[in-house]
Amino acid sequence: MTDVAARATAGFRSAYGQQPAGRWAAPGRANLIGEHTDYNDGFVLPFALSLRTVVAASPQPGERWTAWSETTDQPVEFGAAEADEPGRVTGWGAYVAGVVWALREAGYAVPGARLAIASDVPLGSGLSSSAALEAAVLAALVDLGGLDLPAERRPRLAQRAENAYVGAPTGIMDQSAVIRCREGHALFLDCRTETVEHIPFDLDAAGLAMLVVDSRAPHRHADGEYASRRKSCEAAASALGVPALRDVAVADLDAALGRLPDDETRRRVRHVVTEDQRVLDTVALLRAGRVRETGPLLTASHASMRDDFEITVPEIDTAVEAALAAGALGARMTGGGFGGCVLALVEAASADAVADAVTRAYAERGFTAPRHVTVLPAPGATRLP
Ligand code: GAF
Repeated sequence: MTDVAARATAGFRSAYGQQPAGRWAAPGRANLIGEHTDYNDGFVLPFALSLRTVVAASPQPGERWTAWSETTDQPVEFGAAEADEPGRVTGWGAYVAGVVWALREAGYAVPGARLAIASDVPLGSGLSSSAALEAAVLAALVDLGGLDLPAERRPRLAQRAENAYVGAPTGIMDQSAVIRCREGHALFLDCRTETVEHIPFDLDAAGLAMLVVDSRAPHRHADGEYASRRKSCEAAASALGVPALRDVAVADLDAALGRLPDDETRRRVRHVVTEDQRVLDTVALLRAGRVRETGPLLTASHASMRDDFEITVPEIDTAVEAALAAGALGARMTGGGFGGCVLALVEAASADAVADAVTRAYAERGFTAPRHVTVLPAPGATRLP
């Protein structure tokens, strides 16, 4: 397939009969560790992928926005009235309108624009295709309008687009990752303060590879289950009298669990509190250059998501088990759950063997064949030359 930037440019020319004024790219992301901790004010450690969404764009007069996407080939058009009322634009166009809405709500004079979107980030695979779209559109509108919006303030704005306009109650991780990540690094983000540290994550130097297995499991009730996990975490924090579960120290976990009313809530809390600690432990190992030793933390994170947070599905668990049995140093689901992708940390020389083992395990269980790719930490959103 042609390069994604070339496809966005070609799409722009055929949709609007002119050259775009510029092109902006934002990547998908994988989360190394720290799942469902972001909306609990905790810690996450994502990295950006080289799979990207590219928006080719030009200004257009008035408060009109037109967006074409290679996925549907159906332009979406809206004006200020639709942008100012969350929910008026639906489908993929809601992510574009949501960004316009969030910028206008924050007081920015958003320029009218024509946009053409192409993407290599698979949709619905848990690699943040929605945050990539939001971040690329945001970068385009900020530059076209000469708006003063520094990178560190962009994730919150893109998250507002998703929460309030699209209506998905997600945390701050994905937008932060796709905007703030650096090549060769994972992004250690404190989701309460939004402070970041770029942690060197040099797989090549360690002789390692990161295999991403797309389980291709259909997302089952993902939206409702995500919202219900978030609600039970918030209810637990309020039962414990803390602002968020981030405020429960791992040393106080047993005492906290003893004050909770039911087993399900206790397991949800145990996941979040131990997961925050696993992020801190992973960061400590990476800072010390001990990349290989992070494997068991990844696997422990998976067990916690499977048994305590209950957000995995059989295809995902099968991929993790088969990868570990074939020699992966660690493996876990990445992203919100109920399908999506698995990360397997492997010796570079055994990446193919691990991928083959997962494919065989899927065939034995009659699952749709998985897809896989090895990835390296890539840069966040940027304007293309
Ligand atoms: C999804 C959400 F968008 C993130 O905010 C985060 O909660 C993640 O699921 C789970 O860690 O990607």
